[in-house]
Amino acid sequence: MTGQLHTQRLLSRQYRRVFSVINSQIHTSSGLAAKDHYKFLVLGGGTGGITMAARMKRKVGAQNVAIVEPSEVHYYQPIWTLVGAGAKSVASSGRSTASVIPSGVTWVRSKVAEFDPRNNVVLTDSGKKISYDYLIVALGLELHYEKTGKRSKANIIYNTPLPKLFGVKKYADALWEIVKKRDININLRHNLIEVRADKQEAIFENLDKPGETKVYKYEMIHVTPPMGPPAVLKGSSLDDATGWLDVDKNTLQHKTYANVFGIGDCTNLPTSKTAAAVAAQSAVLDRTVSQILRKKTPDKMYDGYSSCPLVTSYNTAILAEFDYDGQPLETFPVDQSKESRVMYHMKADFMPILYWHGLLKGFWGGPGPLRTIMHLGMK
Ligand code: UQ1
Repeated sequence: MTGQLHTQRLLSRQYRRVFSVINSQIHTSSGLAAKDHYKFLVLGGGTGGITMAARMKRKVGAQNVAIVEPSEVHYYQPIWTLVGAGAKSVASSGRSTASVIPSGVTWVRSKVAEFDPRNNVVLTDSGKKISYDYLIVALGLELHYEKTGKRSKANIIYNTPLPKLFGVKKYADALWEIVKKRDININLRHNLIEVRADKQEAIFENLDKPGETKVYKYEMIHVTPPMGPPAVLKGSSLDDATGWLDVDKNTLQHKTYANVFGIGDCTNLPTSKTAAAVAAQSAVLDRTVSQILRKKTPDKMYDGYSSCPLVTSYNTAILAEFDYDGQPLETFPVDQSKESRVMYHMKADFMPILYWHGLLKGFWGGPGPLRTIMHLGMK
């Protein structure tokens, strides 16, 4: 159940934007010309609300039915158990609300603010009064994570084989402050070697004392698996001794084959592998390839730029940006190691747009030029 609720929260945040785009493309204008009185007023566009609106439409005609629902997305929640298990995609669980509102039924895109049943009126948060002959309340339920009193009893443990909480000291220091405040237990140099799922036990080896193991009982465990190069690269004529594509760390040209280039996770570029790193690499590689085509020497150098928005709550994030030397390389003229709401929105709302419409279209080559402007040419 908890996993399901958690998924719900993630989904509604993550997919609201995508579906609102779909929605704006297909929604008819029925909601725009909303009257003030309906024979049937349905509150809520979830399963109950939509179902009843469809039935009432059959009874009294679509023009006599309205649904009050603020959400742009309607989720088929029963599938979320499978989404959580990885058997279904999250996208498959949502449809735009517009597409599930029975055709001709008015969609009032607002939240219910107040009931006035004596006068047969409902008030919306936009200040609209809607009167009715019959009211069908199908408002669902709310999730109250903050009321359960469970957090103080939960022991949250973060075990990592790394010797640090984060590779770049500036951001590691900021994260240490946060984990102290949140009462999260960190164990460095702890390497997961076994999970006994039947007993809900995870076995970690202390990397500073090889052979010494400790059993951690868990109720929920999240495991990040080890990662490696694609099998096709490993042992091929293009890899290095560790199996990754062997490229020059500045020009991204293959070290042996001058007509081979690399970008992204498969390379042996010694930086953190992120989409932001790919963005910066793409601009460099673009230039490298142009130079090679002109029979010139590559002249644009990749500095190892990578970036990692560290989400610290549902409305804050720390935007870590750094280079090959682990030195902060921040785009904005503020201290990015501070938790920030703006950075959260950048991660949650702006980055997907930049990704789909900028990076994937070949227009976004990382924030280098923006950084220069922001720092008045000083960085
Ligand atoms: C970025 O360029 C990028 O790729 C599009 C990301 O991945 C989705 C990021 O998370 C970040 C932070 C960047 C860097 C962009 C700016 C504006 C700092």
